[in-house]
Amino acid sequence: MQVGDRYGQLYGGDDPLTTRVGIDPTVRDLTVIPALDIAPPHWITTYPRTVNATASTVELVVQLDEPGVVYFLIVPDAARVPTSREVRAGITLRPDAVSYGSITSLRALTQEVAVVVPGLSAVTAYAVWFVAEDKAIDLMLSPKPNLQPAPVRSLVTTPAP
Ligand SMILES: [Ca+2]
Repeated sequence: MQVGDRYGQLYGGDDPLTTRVGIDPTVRDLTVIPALDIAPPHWITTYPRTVNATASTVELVVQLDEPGVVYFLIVPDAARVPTSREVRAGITLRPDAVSYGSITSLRALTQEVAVVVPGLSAVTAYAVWFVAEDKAIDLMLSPKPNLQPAPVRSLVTTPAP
């Protein structure tokens, strides 16, 4: 074999034993471009839910299809529909919030998580708004979470004490 002659064909050709296609040995820089996560999380079917309302509490149950965090905002039933940003910001942007906060878990909500929220009044109709955000990062590995474009609502009316 002459120097430089048919090198690619001899050493980089198809592997007859495995039928795998060989890598051209002249390829020196194989840059893998990671796919950026630009999609917000989705709710697992039947989530989010509000259950077990008492005269002063309600239980929020959530689960996501990818690791993330859930923000909630509880306002009177008749209150203006919030944006996702308002739900995440809580009382800063929605002074009419009865309660608000975030829900996380060890497995980042990829398994069902339930939290009890106190501070409600008896015999009152509330709108519980949920919005989810993932834990995506950018190419510099800095957090660049994707927030759902719109929150979802669950209505709950507290019973008498
Ligand atoms: Ca995502």
